[in-house]
Amino acid sequence: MRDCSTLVKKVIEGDWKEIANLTQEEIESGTKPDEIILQLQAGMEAVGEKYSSGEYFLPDMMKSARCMNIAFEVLKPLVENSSVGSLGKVVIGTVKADMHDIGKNIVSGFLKGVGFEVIDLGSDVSEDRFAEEVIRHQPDIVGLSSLLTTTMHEIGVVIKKLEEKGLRSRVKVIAGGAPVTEKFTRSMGADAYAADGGQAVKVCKQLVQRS
Ligand code: B12
Repeated sequence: MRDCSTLVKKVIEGDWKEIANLTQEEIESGTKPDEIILQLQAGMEAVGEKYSSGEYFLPDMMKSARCMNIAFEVLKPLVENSSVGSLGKVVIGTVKADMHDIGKNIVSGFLKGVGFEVIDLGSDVSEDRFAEEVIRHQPDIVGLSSLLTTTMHEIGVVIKKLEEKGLRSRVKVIAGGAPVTEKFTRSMGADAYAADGGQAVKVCKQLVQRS
């Protein structure tokens, strides 16, 4: 894997001015978009660690988030370039009380890129809204993102709501996000877990083949 360290360093520092150009340079030098994203994701983990240790404060995390968004805007056309909706439909969102949406946006982009139709509900999405949108769109898959240990349990809350409304057997549920693990996902009653956009594509393809 080619090293995108200059770009990653700027993202960690929250220095947004050169991000678009540096991302473009990485693409032009032949680094694959998914490799760039994985390295940026590791950079954002470093930002999180700096926040945990007290070196960074909320505005620092916000600056890095802005950088990440700028980089993804440049990468998005390369990721989302495929036939719409041929593989199936995915309703995706970040769970209630959780505003983190960068990872969810990336997963949406990857899924669109291979041909899923993606209905992105945004962040801070309640279990009732997920159920309503499943009724409205009749998706094959529901994708749930959670980035906070305080919101992870919402994955189970959404699944319970789908059960209550008689919708659970109609959809497969996949979940992810930094604190979420395969084991936790299963314990919440989800069908699958994926650690990043690339894995999400593989797993979602398997889920639609099985259904
Ligand atoms: C950027 C960031 C923010 C930004 C978010 C901006 C935005 N629009 O998303 C801002 C500054 C707003 C923010 C706010 C807060 N944050 Co914050 N944040 C982060 C940070 C640094 C990076 C997250 C990120 O974007 N990563 C990059 C993306 C690409 O990676 P990702 O999200 O993990 O997504 C990938 C995978 O997880 C997976 N995936 C993600 N979703 C899904 C969904 C599905 C279906 C699938 C299959 C896969 C999948 O695929 C993605 C792509 O590869 C993390 C640190 C970390 N380790 O994640 C802290 C972190 C999550 N935040 C944290 C905290 C504490 C907060 C605040 C509570 C701070 C505060 N005091 O207000 C608030 C909470 C606000 C709220 N209610 O949601 C803590 C959480 C700790 C905990 N125990 O839960 C972390 C871990 C930092 C830390 N180490 O302390 N944050």
